[in-house]
Amino acid sequence: MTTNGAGAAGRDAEKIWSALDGLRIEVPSWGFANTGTRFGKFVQGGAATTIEEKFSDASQVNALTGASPSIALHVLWDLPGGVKDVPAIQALEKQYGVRAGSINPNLFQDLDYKFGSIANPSSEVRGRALAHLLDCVEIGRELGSHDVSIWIADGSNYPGTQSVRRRIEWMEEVLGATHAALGPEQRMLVEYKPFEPAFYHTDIADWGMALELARRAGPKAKVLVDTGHHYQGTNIEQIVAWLLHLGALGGFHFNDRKYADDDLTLGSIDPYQVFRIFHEIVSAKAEERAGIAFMIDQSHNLKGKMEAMVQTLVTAQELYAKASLIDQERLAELQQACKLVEAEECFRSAFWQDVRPVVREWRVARGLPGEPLKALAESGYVEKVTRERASKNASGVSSYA
Ligand code: AFD
Ligand code: MN
Ligand code: MN
Repeated sequence: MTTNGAGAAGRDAEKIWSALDGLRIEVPSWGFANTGTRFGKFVQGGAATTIEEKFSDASQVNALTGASPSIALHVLWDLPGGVKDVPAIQALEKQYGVRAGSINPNLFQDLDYKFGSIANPSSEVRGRALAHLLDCVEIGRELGSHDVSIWIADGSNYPGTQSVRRRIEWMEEVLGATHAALGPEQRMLVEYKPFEPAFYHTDIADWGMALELARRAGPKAKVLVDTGHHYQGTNIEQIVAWLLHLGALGGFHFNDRKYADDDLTLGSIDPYQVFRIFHEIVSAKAEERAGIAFMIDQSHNLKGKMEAMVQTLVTAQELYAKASLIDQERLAELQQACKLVEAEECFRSAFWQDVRPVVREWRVARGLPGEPLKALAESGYVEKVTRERASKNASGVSSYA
């Protein structure tokens, strides 16, 4: 079927083609590297072990999907030398045709951060966290990347051991100073997460806290919604609608979860939730949608790194294509008239549509493989990098040292 097919089918194809032409999702450098559970790493022979290998993998994913031209960087892991490593990153951008994307500070691995980073009672430790954030702002400015995407693992394990309110003040101070250092094109994204194992309180636990901290930091601070960072049953698309309404939605970290922050591949557990989130995006005004960063934040323990990343992008494209089919005008009329079942059927009939044939047509028309996962398997890329990297990835399980 081509886009000039008559009638509804043709119109649907046009909606899908234009939706996919505009869909860009950033891949995480850490999604290509060996990660694991709290108890150990299940090392994969083909996993990336250097920033160059991560760029190579990201480039391959983009060549297969046409949807991921940028890679999120984790500063300590990808730029261990800080801003001095920027020229090396720029060389990799040119070599692999993938842009450096969001800059992710690391405020959770340093031993100093045992009692918190930006919310630590020690002004010295908070100063060290701020210095790292300012380094990240400088790296972002040098690389021409827009977003410094901040996630902190701060909190306490037992009631009475910390002052929640003093920690709020300390976070406001550090985030305000970070915001003041942002360049004209830069933003800071404040990510929330309800808990870490053993936590009694998490300093940025929900969208309200992140929103208020972003608001007090300044106009270039927005909220980052990580889809895995919500309690069971949370209506995430309602949070997205509120943040869009407030002009405070900076972007997403996409993944899926069954129980908690599982970092599973997008849509593997609840594709209908992703569709409902995408509905809030596609039904927003163009100016509200502009600048919302779509990013993947997944670490694949059992699936192959490359297959999981390609599968995630393919799933995102298909669910976004489905959401683009919703007849927004008709839906608004039915909602206004409270014609409940008709409204629901108008909404979810788009979800039931099998968009894969049209998405495949779009891929071929854009010079992409019609079946990206199949093309990955046939390319021999995973086998090739596994051979090249095997020596660096001792197979089996290595415990976190
Ligand atoms: C972990 C955190 C959070 C953060 C990501 C990258 O839960 O989602 O965005 O690491 O730092 O997944
Ligand atoms: Mn995240
Ligand atoms: Mn997470």
